[in-house]
Amino acid sequence: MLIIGEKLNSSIPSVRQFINDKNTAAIQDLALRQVAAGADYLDLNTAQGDEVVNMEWLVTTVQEVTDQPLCIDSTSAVVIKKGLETVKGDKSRVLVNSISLEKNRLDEVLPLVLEYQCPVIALTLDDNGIPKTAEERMALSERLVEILMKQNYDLAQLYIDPLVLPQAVSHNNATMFFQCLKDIKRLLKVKTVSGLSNISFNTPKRKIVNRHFLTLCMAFDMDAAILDPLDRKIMTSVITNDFLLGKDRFGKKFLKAFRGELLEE
Ligand code: THG
Repeated sequence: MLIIGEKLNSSIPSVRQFINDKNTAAIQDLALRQVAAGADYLDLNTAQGDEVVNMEWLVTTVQEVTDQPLCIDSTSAVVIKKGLETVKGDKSRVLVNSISLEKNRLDEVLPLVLEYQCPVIALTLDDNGIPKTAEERMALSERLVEILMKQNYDLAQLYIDPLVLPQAVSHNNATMFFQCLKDIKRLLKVKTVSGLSNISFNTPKRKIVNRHFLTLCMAFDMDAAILDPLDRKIMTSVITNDFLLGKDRFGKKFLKAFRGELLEE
């Protein structure tokens, strides 16, 4: 499974402080540690604070120490544009997080994705909000695929995020999400992605809930997750699940993690 490292996010109080203080060493340390822990992409989110200025600083600061691909995480087209312009090297490697069926994002963010032909995360969300049923989310997913297909976008680069809602709010939220993962694969044949933390909102022992949710998502063939790669227990789950799901031939990665003493019981 593709791992998108979530630590460089201004919603985490300590990270917000690092960004506000322009603490280069602390940010670069977080970037390098996530890469070392197995992050395929580094998610960058500066929503708390001066978002455009901070995104430019964050991209520059991270790219001083690593060439790992970045995931620009913002609802604002201006911020995503700034992120893309600031990235040095191949901009078509940037994962844009995200577009949706909201009019302003279709009008303003989608053109950037098409201009640079980047991989993109698309949320099942429109100007009426997040639909309540799996069927309605599938309808939005279909519309997203149609729009991208019309623009000759390479659908192999599309990751649909069906947007998980807290299990504490409705006991059907997780199963409805799994239904979306299954149907998106079966009917649309495009990739899927999720953040983990929403599922455990308002439950105790959130990390346990997140970790088991991740395992279930992987059983439904989810392709990518936005998570904390510095959490050794969750990385143990990812590595072990990939092994069990036949995505780690000869258990090469599992054994490498074992030898590196990265697997935590
Ligand atoms: N989908 C998409 N993008 C997203 C999300 C999503 N971007 C933002 C968010 N959800 C994913 N990113 C984070 C970043 C940090 C935390 C949660 C989600 C967070 N981290 C704590 C920390 O690192 O200190 C705790 C980590 C832990 O519990 O292990 O809270 O859903 N497309």
